[in-house]
Amino acid sequence: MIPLRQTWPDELAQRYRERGYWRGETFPGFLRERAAQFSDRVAVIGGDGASLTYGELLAGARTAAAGYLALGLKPGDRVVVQLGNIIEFFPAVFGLFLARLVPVYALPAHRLTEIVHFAQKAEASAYVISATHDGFDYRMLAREAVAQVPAIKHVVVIGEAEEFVPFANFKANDATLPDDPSPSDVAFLQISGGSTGLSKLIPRTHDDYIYTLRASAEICGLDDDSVYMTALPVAHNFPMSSPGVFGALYAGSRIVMCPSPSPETAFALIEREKVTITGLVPPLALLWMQAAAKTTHDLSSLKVIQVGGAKFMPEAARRVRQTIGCGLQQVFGMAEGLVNYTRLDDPYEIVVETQGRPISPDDEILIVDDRGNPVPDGEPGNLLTRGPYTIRGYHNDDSANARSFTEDGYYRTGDVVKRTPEGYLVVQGRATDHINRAGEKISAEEIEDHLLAHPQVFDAAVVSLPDPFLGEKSCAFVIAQGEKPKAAALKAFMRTRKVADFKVPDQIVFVDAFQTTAVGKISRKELRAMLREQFLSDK
Ligand code: J2J
Repeated sequence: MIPLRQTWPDELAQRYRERGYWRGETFPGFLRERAAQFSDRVAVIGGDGASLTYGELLAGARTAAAGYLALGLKPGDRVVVQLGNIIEFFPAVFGLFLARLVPVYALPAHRLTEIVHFAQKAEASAYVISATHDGFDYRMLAREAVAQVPAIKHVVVIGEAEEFVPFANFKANDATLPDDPSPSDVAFLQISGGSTGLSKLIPRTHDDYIYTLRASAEICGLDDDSVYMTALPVAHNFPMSSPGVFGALYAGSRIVMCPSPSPETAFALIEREKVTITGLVPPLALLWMQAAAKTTHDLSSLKVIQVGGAKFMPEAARRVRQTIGCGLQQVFGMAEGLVNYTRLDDPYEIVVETQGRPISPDDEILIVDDRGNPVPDGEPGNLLTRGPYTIRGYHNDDSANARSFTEDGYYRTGDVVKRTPEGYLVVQGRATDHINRAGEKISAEEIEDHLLAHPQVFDAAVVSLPDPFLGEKSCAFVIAQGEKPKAAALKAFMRTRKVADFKVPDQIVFVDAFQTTAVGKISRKELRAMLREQFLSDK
């Protein structure tokens, strides 16, 4: 197996420890501490009202850990986890941590193509799923995944397991659990937004991630009276860590697992559980603001709504206070590390106009032109960053590492930003060709590749188009080969490719040819930009 590692240069690692960012904490360690402090307090409650106290969560995680090890899994093995917003997420994942197994977080929307990719890249030997979620049967997906990746030896199912291993049957036993990991060990693999090709795997260490949890919880004002609700899929880095469910656990808060982000479901839970903080992507924030005007639910417990994952337009940001009646916090983060927040006591103009400033005084921010030279403050440029919780490399992906990191260890975010005199970042756009569809990142390349597999497609270029609700939608420009296929048929074809549904192009436009320059050849990037401009100016 390719070893998991994430390392920073020695002198920086030393500095991060000296400054108290890395405190030698680990996931098993902090869970045990909270369970000792808050044993009988509710840690997490589900949409159906089922709950776990901190003590029960630790006990459940120990049972799960014993169960995983009894299957024959060995410390260091990787396990793809694909669960919805259910309370079992916590014993299932903390069980992995206690057994020193390494979760790989997939999202509920992922389908065979993505799961096979994660399992192969991570060399996973197990897969943890819910039996069904949101009308989809994950056991069917598991059957196909195991057929393609026989290295997946165990499928553990929360709910009716059929031929697989029922999570509920795990028994506590006397087997001793392994020693705690080292804080510099990789705790899990998070997945990237996938700006080129399929998502990459992001190894995060206990020390670096727990620093973001602790700092985020403080910045977001979480304490043991807070109630944090996740309406976004819990495995996404934003609701996981900014401050997310893990930041909430770190702070001893209560977590509410909202099974759907629809205003009807979410508002009822906010009222029932007296939720104080939650995080949304911009299109959901728009939906909630609209629904709040008509709701009979009491939302007065909400102190702050965080919005991030994609650009929240200032005009929309200005409406949060009068519609929902709570504060706003903008969050601009990435699973690779860097997270920026507007602060709760920031002047209103900063909160609505900017995407915040970094968590750490040691987050290094460079804003550079295309040749790598710093631009003057206030000018837009490419954002590069390194710091105490930004990775230095992806797992098992040399070519992505060569592309995505500078020689001196800066991560090329692909985002174009400018910095205000106060040090806040304003996202202007991005340099890479992915589509940010309501916070879901879609790689143009990946979709083009699927479309090219269709016999009636000669060539395809996928671009983002502005959309008033989603922010961006995907549009595929297609040159047909022989008889022109129907747009609906191409969309149906994309679904047969077994990819997450959000990757199916929203719009398909047939063109006779792609323009080429005098030299006869242009880059895909230029081609996409030209098609997009042409299309928008023709409208
Ligand atoms: C504009 N673009 C944004 C914002 C992310 C917290 C919050 C979000 C993520 C996330 C995260 C944006 N305005 N407010 O991991 O911990 C775009 C940028 C960025 C990319 C990262 C977190 N917030 N983005 O969205 O890894 O393009 O993480 O580089 O999914 O989302 O995507 P992802």
